[in-house]
Amino acid sequence: MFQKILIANRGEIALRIQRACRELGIPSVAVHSTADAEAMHVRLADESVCIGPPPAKDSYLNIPAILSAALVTGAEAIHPGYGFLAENPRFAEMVEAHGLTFIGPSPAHIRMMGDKIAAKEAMAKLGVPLVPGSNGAVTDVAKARDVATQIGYPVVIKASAGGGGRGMKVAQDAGSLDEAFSIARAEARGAFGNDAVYIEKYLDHPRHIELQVMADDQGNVVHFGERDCSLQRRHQKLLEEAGSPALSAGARDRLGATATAALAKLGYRNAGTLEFLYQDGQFAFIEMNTRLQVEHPVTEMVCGIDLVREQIRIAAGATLDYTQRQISFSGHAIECRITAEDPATFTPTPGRVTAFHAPGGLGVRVDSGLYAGYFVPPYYDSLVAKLIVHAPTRADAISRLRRALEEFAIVGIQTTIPLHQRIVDDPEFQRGDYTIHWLEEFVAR
Ligand code: MV4
Repeated sequence: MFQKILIANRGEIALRIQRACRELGIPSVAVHSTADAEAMHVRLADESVCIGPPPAKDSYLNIPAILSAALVTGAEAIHPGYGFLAENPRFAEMVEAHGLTFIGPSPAHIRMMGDKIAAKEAMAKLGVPLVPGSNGAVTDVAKARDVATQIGYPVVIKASAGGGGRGMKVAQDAGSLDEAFSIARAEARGAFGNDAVYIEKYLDHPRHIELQVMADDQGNVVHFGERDCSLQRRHQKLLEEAGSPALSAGARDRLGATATAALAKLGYRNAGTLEFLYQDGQFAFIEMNTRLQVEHPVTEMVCGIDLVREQIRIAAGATLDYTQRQISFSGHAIECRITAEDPATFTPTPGRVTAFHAPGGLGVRVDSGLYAGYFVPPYYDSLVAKLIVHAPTRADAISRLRRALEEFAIVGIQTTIPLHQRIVDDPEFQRGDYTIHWLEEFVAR
């Protein structure tokens, strides 16, 4: 096992990883920008290194500074968390080139999944269902028209280097295709320096369901079930659930079997998430994320398994601690992403937290670096706390969530807690009756 791990991240996820290290008996190194000197992940660290000024490009994205911090402190492995350098294949390569272990997939797999066309091609070959669309890149408008006519309108044009909703254009009919195609290519070139685009049938009322997987170096691959992440606004998730209100246990098992078989053939390693659109009883793979995700706690709660601990063990060469048969799903979990934002306009609200009280009690988990007196800096993502509840049924989880939101006190800055309270009280949400469009409509009404 590793003697020491560097955590290349900040905020609640840095704390989350620190906790897993501590339970494994592994000292960890925190890194921080000058803006984060007073952050909880630094205060609770075994050891910490300042890696640069506030802008992320000079600190949390500063590869030489992070590698130096690891070498100077004698860390043997780096956990990237999510965001920042987590899906940068060159960073993973550089970590390895310096004799350190990257706690995550191989650089080759990170690169493959970052190229959405390559990812889809690989999954299709391995029998994972896709949305009907172009097989590979579409390089001219004549081909685009052919593909669209073949699959039928509406269609969506996506950037191969995009993902997470960046670089997507919908064409409702043949009349709008040419323009959508050229805009999509130009935007892709501008945003990613790569104008490769592909075309898919546009699904107009899907749910976003993702599957958590984990693989070790011995060829074992398991899944930890699905999360329903349909409640998003402008591609920012607000609330996630495990399991999906729309999925039966049988459908989960079938999806899991297909996905784990595919990843075993691919030789994938460590944690990953397959993203699907689910509409009219059909799954269609769209992207794969090669990192630990923000919403991993809902999976941990229903499985009773520490996913970060498994990531670290696997990276050290250990065999997965669980076979698929040992993974069972108990009850229902819901996570609210609480951000430092105006709950009506979503304008970020950095500032001083003057009082802080986190909810507690049975089935309540709060992952947060907040404390009374902490100043939320303006430089980074506005996520300040994740409230996760777990209960035997979805209805019980909703009651518990309502109670916990009521109990939560964050004073001094505005947060999205009032918005979460409105969602939890909504009858459609309570019925689990929502698609990816539900939240945009809800916040507008
Ligand atoms: C789609 C789609 C409909 N049809 N693809 C947006 C994020 C990126 N991961 C994929 N996205 C979508 N791809 C086809 N063929 C609709 C979306 C989409 C979406 C997906 C998941 C969650 C929220 C979303 C909000 C708008 C659009």
